[in-house]
Amino acid sequence: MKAPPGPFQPGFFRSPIRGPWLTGVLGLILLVLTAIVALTGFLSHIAYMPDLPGNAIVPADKDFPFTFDWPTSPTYLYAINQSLHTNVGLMVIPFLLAKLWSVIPKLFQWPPVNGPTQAIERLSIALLVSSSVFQLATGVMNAQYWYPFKFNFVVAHYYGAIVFVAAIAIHVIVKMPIVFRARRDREWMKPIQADMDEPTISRRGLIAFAGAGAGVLLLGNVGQSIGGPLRKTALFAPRRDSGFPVNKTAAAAGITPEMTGASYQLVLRVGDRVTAFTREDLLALPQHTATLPIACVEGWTTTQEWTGVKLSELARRAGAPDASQVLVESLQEGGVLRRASLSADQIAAGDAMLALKVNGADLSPDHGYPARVIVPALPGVHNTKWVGEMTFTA
Ligand SMILES: Nc1nc2c(c(=O)[nH]1)N[C@H]1C(S)=C(S)[C@@H](COP(=O)(O)O)O[C@H]1N2
Ligand SMILES: [Mo]
Repeated sequence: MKAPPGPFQPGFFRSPIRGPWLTGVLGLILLVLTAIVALTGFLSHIAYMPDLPGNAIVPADKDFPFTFDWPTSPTYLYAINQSLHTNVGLMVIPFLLAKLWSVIPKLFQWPPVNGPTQAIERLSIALLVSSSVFQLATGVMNAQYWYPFKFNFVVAHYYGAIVFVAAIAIHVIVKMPIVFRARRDREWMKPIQADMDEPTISRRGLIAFAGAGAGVLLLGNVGQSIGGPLRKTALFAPRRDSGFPVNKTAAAAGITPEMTGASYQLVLRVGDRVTAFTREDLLALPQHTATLPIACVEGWTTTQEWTGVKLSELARRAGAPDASQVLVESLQEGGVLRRASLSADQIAAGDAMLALKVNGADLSPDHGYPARVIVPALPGVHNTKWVGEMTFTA
């Protein structure tokens, strides 16, 4: 069959800088960057601890065998992990665009497939390109609080990552020999075809251009990963003007002043044993103060001084001094984030607490009044706000 006109015709693509060197160097840069993003992504998944029942957004245990108990120190552990994940993830975008540009003639090769081996290879490339674009797009949308899609972000981004890792592994295995052959045969610098136009940018220039794009994205975001006054410098961050961001407001969570007023009680359960505390009761217990960050999966961090009752103290009062787990439930009705489970180590961690105050003042309604969980080194999603019930497993 004759090749259709346009990009399917040989000689349609005119840039002499396309070739093994450009594609290979961009590939190497992307390999390093995406390795960091994938690794921190899977670590973030482990930090969520889906094996604890309150945290299972992705069906747990069976599908992720490489799990371990996330440490409770250093305090900034999850903040660092997630800064790498989101900032390096953004930096991938310009390099990926450059790489796709460098290989676009391949998309229009004619005939589209010339045998079973090549059909499989093209299929794996289709999976690689679509999963990388899907991961970057959903990641950026999540960080921008834009959910035009109907599926659950966490589930989709997780399975997308598994497809991506599988596809990139196949890609590297298939392409490595080609890279080495190009080096050996000194075809490294050869353009994809003779008789090209004059270059309008050098190969190194193109890589520097993509690098500059990556730098702009990094500078426009990294401020929110560090938090404090630097948050204001993060031009691409939503809600960058808020010094102490609110993830979900009390109004959005359906929390009314009646629910958190005089009638409020914190209910602690261990088996059949039930203990209840008013906010006054909680304030009368020994208080602990610690400076801890909230580090959200979206890549922002805010560090504040929290005061409240240690979780270990509450476990003791509840009658489960050696609790192996606690399920924390919010007064909030519905929503996947209304509950979270913490493990034994996290209950026992010295700074883990049910906070009643922040920076010396009562919690604001939006930050979880009358009481919220704050635990060190964990994702912000476990810092349940407007806590109504805590069920300990002895
Ligand atoms: N009840 C409840 N608690 C919650 C959430 C929520 O939606 N509902 N969001 C969690 C998430 S994802 C984060 S990052 C932190 C944010 O806390 P902040 O709004 O006080 O900054 O609260 C956590 N606690
Ligand atoms: Mo979050």
